[in-house]
Amino acid sequence: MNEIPFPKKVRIHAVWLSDIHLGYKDCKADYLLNFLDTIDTEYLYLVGDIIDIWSMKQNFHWPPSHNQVVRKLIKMARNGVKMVYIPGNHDRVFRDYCNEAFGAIEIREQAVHTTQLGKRILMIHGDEFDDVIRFSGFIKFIGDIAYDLLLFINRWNNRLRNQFGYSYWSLAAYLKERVSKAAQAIHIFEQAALNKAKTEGYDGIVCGHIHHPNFIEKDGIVYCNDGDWIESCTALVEKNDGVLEIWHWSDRSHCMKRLNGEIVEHAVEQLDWLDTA
Ligand SMILES: [Mn+2]
Repeated sequence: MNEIPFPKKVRIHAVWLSDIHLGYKDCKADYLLNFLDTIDTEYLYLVGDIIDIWSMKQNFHWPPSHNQVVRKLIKMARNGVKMVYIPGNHDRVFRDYCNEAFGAIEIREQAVHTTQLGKRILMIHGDEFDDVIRFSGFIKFIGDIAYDLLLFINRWNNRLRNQFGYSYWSLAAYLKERVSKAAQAIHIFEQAALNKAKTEGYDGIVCGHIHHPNFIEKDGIVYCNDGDWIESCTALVEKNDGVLEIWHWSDRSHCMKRLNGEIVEHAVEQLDWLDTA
């Protein structure tokens, strides 16, 4: 951890986490543990790809910090945090247990959260939109692995470009095409999610899956993506006043919230609403 721990406990209404990928080597479990120690929440939604069963089948990796995350979540649920686990594609084996409970943690294929402002928000992992993307003509890949790879290339391309500049990168042309496809895939995903929320009569939708934290508001319907804990280290939170924000825990100067219809960046430390528990 490069940053000092957050100094206080923050009381919030709800938290959404997804794409933690416990069992995968790049999971940022230390940041997540710090985040979980900081929050005091009524609801915690796990929106899929929490445990990366896929990755563990290839290469078993389970360091103490990953175990600590599981223990911490179980403890929170036992202490009264209302917790729902919506399995994703990397932990789809748990879909066999939908509508059952692991201790105090409920397993659901999808769930609905009502915010403090009375908004009904549908929650799904989002891999059901892979077909929409695949059949859209932009992506010829087949299977989740190729799709994950595409998004991975997108993220690393940005990182390498920031570090070395455009000219250094000899695969620029190849990646440029891939990146534009990734951007299109993200856009299609977001529109499909908004469309689903609208068609099914919800005020909003929360997804994970694409490791791309974002807020969109279209025709009065909100799309939120809570990001991931491999690179972004982001959580979606609902404050006690019903406002939704995305917190970047590895870079707390770049949090996102909606303000007067615009998405603005802000630093989490500078918020005046922080309520010490
Ligand atoms: Mn996924």
